[in-house]
Amino acid sequence: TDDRTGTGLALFPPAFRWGVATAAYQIEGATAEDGRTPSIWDTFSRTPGRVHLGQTGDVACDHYHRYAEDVALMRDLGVDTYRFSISWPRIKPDGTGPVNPRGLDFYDRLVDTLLAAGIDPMATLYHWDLPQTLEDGGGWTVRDTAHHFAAYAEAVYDRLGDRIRTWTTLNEPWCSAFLGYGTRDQAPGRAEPASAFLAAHHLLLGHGLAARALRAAGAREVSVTVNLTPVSPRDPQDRHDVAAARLVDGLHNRIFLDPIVYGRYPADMLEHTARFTGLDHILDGDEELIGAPIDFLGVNYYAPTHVAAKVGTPSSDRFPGTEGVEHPDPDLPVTGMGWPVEADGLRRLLVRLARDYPSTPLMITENGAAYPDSAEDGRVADAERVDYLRTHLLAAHQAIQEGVDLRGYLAWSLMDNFEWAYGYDKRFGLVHVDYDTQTRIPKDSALWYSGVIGRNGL
Ligand code: PNW
Repeated sequence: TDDRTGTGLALFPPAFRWGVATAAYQIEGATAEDGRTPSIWDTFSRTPGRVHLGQTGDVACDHYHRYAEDVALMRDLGVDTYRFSISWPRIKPDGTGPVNPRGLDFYDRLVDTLLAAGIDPMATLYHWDLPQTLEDGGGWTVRDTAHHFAAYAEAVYDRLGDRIRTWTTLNEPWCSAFLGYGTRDQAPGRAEPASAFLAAHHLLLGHGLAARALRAAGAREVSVTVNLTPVSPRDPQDRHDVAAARLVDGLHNRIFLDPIVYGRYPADMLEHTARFTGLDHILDGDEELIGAPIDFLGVNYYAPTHVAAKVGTPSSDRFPGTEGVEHPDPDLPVTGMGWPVEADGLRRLLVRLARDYPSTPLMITENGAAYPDSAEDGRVADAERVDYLRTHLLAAHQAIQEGVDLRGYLAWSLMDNFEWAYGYDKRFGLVHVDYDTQTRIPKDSALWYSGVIGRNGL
């Protein structure tokens, strides 16, 4: 086929974007500098028992001070795109109200440094660091937060819109809503299923309002990133297993995808939501707002999901209302997170998205794996990560061959960083970070990935 040269290379389309991703709280540190106020992650990480060894993002990778060195690492990798996030409490210390110019100055410097290195900056406006003052007023369970988010998005655009082409409103609203408000796994650490559904709606509304505001202000590319997983029934012939898979697919994927792409919640998900919250929080016109046009959908993929029906199984906290659904061990190899590895899950997911949401171009905005790497004599031999990336890139390539409009691939992550509730224990980076010295060492996977980028294929 066209993509294969005589050398047997799986080549990607000529305009395919190659990059790496990070998030503000995971790398920046400097949590009390230049007028930044606490976010829900500062509060959460200081709450005993929430984060591994009580670790926090106070210093993290010290990227706030070392961003120039980090941009140089990216230039050496050869990436054309860098996905980073902007810290809301740096920009609006009260969550709402006046902007803090010193907070914007940091991203101004970062963006100029990226552009000078020939790297396209792609900004995510919300990667989980809600200003604590807004959480004190109810956080994402209240409607006002969506409006505050849109106002914050506009303020960032005012300052950086002349240089940032690609904007992403939210990162992974499923995690914010269900892990933040439903299970206590993430900030703000509430375990209230009803709140999780309220949060999901207000996050989506915030996305729609912000997308509309960005577009009106002149943004060239607007997107949102969701974490998706293909959900497979243990026995595709068993109608109970199939129904279980459809429910979990609804709660993980469709409850976000349908309103974003079509401006309409799936009927079964409205019914499911109503069991917890009623539907009074969904006002006339909300779904249409959520369906604001996007230029592409960001997809974060890490692992597949396998489910089966089993009478008497209690609901999992992550998917409220899934009594009778079990999550059998899929018997696959796992990463350092314990997450199953199945590259074909990525192909299946992309093909399904192209089938069910055909007019929406896709970009993989995160994919990667944590393994317990260590540096020896200036080298990090991370063969497992290379294998993970290689098999997933081949799966993405296969999906393109099957007709999927996939625009790019961004590896998670540029460097080891604060892995949320796991602290610094889990290493997802292409670049190793020594947290005592802040020394960065590109791992074998970084060298391998830069070869892939250079050849536009593997
Ligand atoms: C994503 N889950 O988080 C985030 O966008 C990143 O900030 C994070 O570092 C990366 O993936 C690796 O974890 C997720 O439990 C966290 O299903 C948890 C889940 C999914 C994604």
